[in-house]
Amino acid sequence: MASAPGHLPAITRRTAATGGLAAVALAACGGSGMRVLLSSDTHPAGYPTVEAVQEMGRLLSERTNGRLGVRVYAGGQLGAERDTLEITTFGGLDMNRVFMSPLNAIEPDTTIPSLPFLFQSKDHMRRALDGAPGRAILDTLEKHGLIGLCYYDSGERSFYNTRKPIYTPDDMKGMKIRTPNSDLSVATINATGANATPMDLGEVYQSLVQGVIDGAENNWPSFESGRHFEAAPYYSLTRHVMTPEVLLMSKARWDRLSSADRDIVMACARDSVPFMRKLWDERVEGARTRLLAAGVKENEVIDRAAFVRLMKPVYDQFVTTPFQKRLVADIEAMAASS
Ligand code: GTR
Repeated sequence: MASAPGHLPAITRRTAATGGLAAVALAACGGSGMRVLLSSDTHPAGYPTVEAVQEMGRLLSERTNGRLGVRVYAGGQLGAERDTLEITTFGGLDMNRVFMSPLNAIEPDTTIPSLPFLFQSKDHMRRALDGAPGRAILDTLEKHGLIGLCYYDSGERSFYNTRKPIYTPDDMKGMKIRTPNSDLSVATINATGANATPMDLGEVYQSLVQGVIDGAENNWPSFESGRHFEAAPYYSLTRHVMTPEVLLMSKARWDRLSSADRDIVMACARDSVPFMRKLWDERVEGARTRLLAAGVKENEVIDRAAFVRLMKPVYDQFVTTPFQKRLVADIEAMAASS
């Protein structure tokens, strides 16, 4: 895999095995004797996910009297999410903050929080992920060599494109829309009538500029930080999905921690969540305000229910096992107090 100019070379299983990780690993043994856990993030420094993992590391070093800490490699320096995930599963990286979608290929049960129109509100999403359904989904990752530490917010995703406002599913017809690399995301976008084009986030800006795709879908902060709005100024509020972010630890690393340290790591991750959510809410508001001022054209869709109706086959395809059906039912039942 090619690395972007000015970035560290992406780590592959091969380079990791042949010592390509040596420089990074060296950096992991801080001179002070602190054991530094290395973590990857596709987002740039200052993005709420990056800040949250740094906060988690601050708490960790405070609560272990400096024995353990975290260093975040931000901005996709270590590679795209699906590549760094593979490295994390075999222990080449200690921690990783990824979007939930790239996990779908590893564990089908992780598709559940990405089902379209599942969460009725931000509070509903937070309640379900903080509660038993969220924990049950994270626990499915252990058999794949990953420990799910916590979820972070990624907000509502809506469509943006280079051509026109989207009001109804008819407007989606013929549009080439980038999706994250996940069969569920592809099926969701295709069900709207558009043509899904899966690709890594880092390729979206160029693809919009060159007309390889007509649009994509994401939250306001990613729409801003990837500068996608420069090429695709029409942002249409479908709010079709609230896929979360997740913070993972390699099980290989986790197994080498004492049980007391595991409890501390888990508690620090949990305690970084309210910190992240506060930054996130501010960032969503800030990004939206800045982008509207920069000329982005936002619109409400006319018939959101029409989009919802089109998703029935997506549920039929992806919610198949008794476990998945129970998760969906439990999550839907938690919408009541939204
Ligand atoms: C963002 C998310 C990223 C990334 C991305 C995507 O909102 O924070 O981790 O995976 O979406 O669309 O690929």
